[in-house]
Amino acid sequence: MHLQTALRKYFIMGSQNCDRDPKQVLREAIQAGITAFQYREKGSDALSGNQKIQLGKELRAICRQHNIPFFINDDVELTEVLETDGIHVGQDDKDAKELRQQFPNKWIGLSVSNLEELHASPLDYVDYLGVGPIFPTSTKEDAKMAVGTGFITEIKRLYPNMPIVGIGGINTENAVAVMEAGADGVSVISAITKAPDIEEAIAKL
Ligand code: TZP
Ligand code: MG
Repeated sequence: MHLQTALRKYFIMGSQNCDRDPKQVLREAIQAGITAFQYREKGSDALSGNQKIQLGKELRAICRQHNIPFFINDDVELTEVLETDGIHVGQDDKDAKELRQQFPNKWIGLSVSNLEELHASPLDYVDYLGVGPIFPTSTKEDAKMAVGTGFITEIKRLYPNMPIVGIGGINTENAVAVMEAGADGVSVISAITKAPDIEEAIAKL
């Protein structure tokens, strides 16, 4: 699958985001039309060790079955164990240049929250940027300041060929503004995991 196509409706989730079986949430999200998935087991309630690996294997298998690109958040070991399509890292995680040497054929995504980070980032070694938080969010415990959709437009002006996905506080109401600002897609957690109707939510994103 082409990366820009994969980014359009990019679902991020870990067990800590689900009130029910994460496998079932992922299956429903795939049925409803997500275009990529990122396994992000993070925060105080997150699984670790063998439990994280086990759930990762199960979610990876579901994505493989349905040809949905599978990314892992910030975990080099699981990138290999799960044979992921890509890895997403933050500014404080493993350096993208080193990741590129280790994984020449995987998609590498990098989070960018402001211009300072953008200019300090090894953009030559990444395949896409996760830009945000666009809007305020309570899903990420240590989220930085919301930047608004204008930051997407600014990055596209500076780097027209860099694929961008917006993240943070994106929902069925405001997703259109993120796309209109120039993003290739929206990445969401709670807009799907907390949706009363997953099918309706994903249709509107
Ligand atoms: N990175 C920046 S904001 C965020 C992450 C992982 C959380 C996004 O969650 P939600 O529920 O879509 O706001
Ligand atoms: Mg990180």
